[in-house]
Amino acid sequence: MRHRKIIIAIGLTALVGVFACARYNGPDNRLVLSAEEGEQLAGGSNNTVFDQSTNAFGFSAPALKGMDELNFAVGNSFFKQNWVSAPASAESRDGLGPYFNARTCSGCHFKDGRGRPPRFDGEEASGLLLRLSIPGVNPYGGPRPDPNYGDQLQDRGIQGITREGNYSIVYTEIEKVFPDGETYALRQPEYVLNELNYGPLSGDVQISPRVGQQIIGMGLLEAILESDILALADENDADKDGISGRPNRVWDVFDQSERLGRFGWKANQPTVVQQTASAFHGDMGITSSPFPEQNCADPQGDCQNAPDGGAPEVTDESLESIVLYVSNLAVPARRDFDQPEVLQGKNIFNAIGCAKCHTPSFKTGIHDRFDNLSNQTIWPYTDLLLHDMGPGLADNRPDFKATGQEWRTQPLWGLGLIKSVNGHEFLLHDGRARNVQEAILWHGGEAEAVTRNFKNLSKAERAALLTFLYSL
Ligand code: HEC
Ligand code: HEC
Ligand SMILES: [Ca+2]
Ligand SMILES: [Ca+2]
Ligand SMILES: [Ca+2]
Repeated sequence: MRHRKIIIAIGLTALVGVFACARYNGPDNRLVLSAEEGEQLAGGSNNTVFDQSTNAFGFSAPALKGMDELNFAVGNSFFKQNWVSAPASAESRDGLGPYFNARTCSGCHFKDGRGRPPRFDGEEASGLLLRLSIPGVNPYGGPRPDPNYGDQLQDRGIQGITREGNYSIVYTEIEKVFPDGETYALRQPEYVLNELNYGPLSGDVQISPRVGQQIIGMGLLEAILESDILALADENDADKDGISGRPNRVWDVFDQSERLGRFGWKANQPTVVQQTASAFHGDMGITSSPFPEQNCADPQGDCQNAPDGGAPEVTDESLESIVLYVSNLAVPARRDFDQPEVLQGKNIFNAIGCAKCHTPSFKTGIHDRFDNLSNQTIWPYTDLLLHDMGPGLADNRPDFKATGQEWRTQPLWGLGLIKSVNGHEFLLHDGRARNVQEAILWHGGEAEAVTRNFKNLSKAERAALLTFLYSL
């Protein structure tokens, strides 16, 4: 493997102060920039694919072999095929609804990638959903459901069942200026619920809009040692850098115990299997052995009386194949990782403080089901911790230990390929950012000082940082 050291002069005089942690090379304002061993292998030696096409997120880990490789194909078909309402001749795929948001997993994770806000009111399955709750916690420390609508608004219903309701999004455009005079705009969304068919929402209902993420490398994130994640937490900001980072603790329905949360925008799910089973339940109305009840709120009689597709509707065997699939989707390799501008951008990423939350690399521990995920040096760019991102991004809806202003640091692997795969780059938890730069500019709260550093970069430095981010 090539290990290059490149020296590039960049005029950073104005920034020397904030570049405190850069490897600053002497008095002549030069930074030593080098590619690190294996950093292009984002998913480690076993689980990285070299593809940047529209299918880049859809490959199996190259090291997956034998029966597991065959089962990956089975899981793939369950992920992509439409579920249908019961009773149906396709017994292994019936039980959709009565209420649902999408008919397939891939309806929201199109090509295993990123969802987006709907383009027009009522656009089917774009990948955005609204979580609902009322103040307080349920018996497991999680969100308390709305009495009439439960914990999620399902905007579709099967034949003969009225959907719960619908929503529209109103964006307000905010014009801003960088210190160097360049202008930018951000759009602030507001959600208006309408056509509520099952009575009023609770007066103090809390609404959290979320899009589905690219689901590459999920098993690798699961294999990161809990102790390595907890070591990054700095709950009371002991080192006084303005950045804390807290673990979420969520309810594991399998173990019936509290566990570290890793998945979802608020690290609100502990494992791939629970994330998958709750997606079936909440997003598609499909029961499973961990979630055996139909997803109907108490007053929703039409939902309760609808025919089911078996008990449970997705068998343990099918669930397992989808979990295998999701766990083993490979991570695409970095592009241009050793190009000078990318290395310059990487240095800026580290120097201005992005890496304080977007932790570049981990070595996984032992994955107890899939050997190929164990002992891998991976580059996910997340600490999997919660950070207060300020009022601008707040949903004001707590989720287990996460407050209404906290979000999990989103992994940045695959970031530069979302556009090729999904044809858009709507980013952040609700897709409000229209590109990478807007996503950065929304960072507030703990990231406030880092965002200020970003704004104070020269135009060329900002461009280098973006070039680095698009190489992920
Ligand atoms: C209606 C849209 C929708 C459907 C259908 C859907 N998802 Fe998701 N998915 C989401 C959203 C939104 C999130 C983020 C959830 C959160 O923050 O609570 C998510 C998160 C995930 C994650 C975690 C990603 C991460 O980075 O932490 C996985 C894994 C996942 N979904 C798998 C699935 C599987 C498997 C299915 C089918 C059984 C499925 N999803 C169906 C919208 C959807
Ligand atoms: C205090 C922790 C923190 C710091 C510092 C931070 N981020 Fe983030 N980043 C987050 C969190 C949390 C999210 C998810 C926020 C949301 O979706 O509302 C995020 C989201 C993003 C996203 C959108 C990802 C996606 O897939 O939607 C990008 C891009 C990003 N960060 C880049 C950066 C860059 C570049 C920097 C440095 C200028 C930076 N971040 C600094 C915590 C941080
Ligand atoms: Ca059902
Ligand atoms: Ca509901
Ligand atoms: Ca700190």
